[in-house]
Amino acid sequence: TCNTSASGTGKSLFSGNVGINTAKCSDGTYQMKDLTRGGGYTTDLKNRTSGSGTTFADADNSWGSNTTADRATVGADAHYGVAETWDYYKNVHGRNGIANDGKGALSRVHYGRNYVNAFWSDSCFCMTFGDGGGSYYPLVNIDVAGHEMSHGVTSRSANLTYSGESGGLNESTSDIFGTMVEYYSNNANDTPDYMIGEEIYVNNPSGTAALRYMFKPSLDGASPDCYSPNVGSMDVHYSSGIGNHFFYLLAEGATTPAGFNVTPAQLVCNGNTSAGGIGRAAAEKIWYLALTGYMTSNTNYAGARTATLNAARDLYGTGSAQYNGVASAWSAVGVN
Ligand code: ASN
Ligand code: ZN
Ligand code: CA
Repeated sequence: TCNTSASGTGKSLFSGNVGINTAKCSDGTYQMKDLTRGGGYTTDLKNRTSGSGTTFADADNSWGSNTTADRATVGADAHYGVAETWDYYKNVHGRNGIANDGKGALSRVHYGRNYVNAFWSDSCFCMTFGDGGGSYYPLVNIDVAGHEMSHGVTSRSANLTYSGESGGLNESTSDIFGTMVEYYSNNANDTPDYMIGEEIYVNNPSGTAALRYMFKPSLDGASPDCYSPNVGSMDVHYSSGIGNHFFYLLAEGATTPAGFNVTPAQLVCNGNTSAGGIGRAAAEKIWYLALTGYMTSNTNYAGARTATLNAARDLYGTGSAQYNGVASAWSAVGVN
């Protein structure tokens, strides 16, 4: 049995050497199981694509070697990212785990071969992370871990249907909270930003390569910056651009991130460069309350505007700067 909480060291790929919570077993060895966060545990799928995998085990409670040569390295990244995400939900939103029931989830790493993706599954209540390959590192960095775990939170709250506009909102929710976890974790190895997955690029000298760009979604070559009715027929990872763009403007206003040559006017759809700008702390609370209190499985972008206005009203009052910021940020992405 492994039921004594222990503090180990994760020699991660992306986050340096980090503290991770593990379990000490009666034979003196350790397992990568977090007894301080509902027993969430991390396993090695050993390149298989099914099953629960083998829980990482170790003799000295020091995990990985900061390189992928050691299979436990990316296990440490995932275990750490999930712990940071757990703490983010607990400390910022008062949510106790994915289902708000205190129960940790399974995280599986080393899924398949050359798999350049990661995903949440409702059926196993688990996260799965691929190893990347070629130009991509393993997909276990902090915003990806936060993204996938947040799919679990969405599933256990608004349960936004994963297609059409509600699917875009589902994806947005994961990008929003993945990014807020990146800010929350405040790791010295990862300057936070509003890009998704920037760390998985082997070649990223300018730091501007990413899977998605919340401040200007079209930089990915496929996502829309501004709402139109056809966003509902796009892949949910593109229609998410509207919600991501709204959230960026809400939190930061029309400010250009370092390293990009985009004018404030190019960051909005309606010329209003003073839209939003209420700060991350208020923006994340508004989105969370909208998700858990107002959105339902078929909420669309018009419904998301109403849900976030309701949340801003509850939290800050009608006519508050935060309430007005929600209204102006939605209008600035074309959701009126
Ligand atoms: N990484 C993707 C996501 O979490 C996997 C998918 O397409 N569902 O959105
Ligand atoms: Zn997703
Ligand atoms: Ca990021």
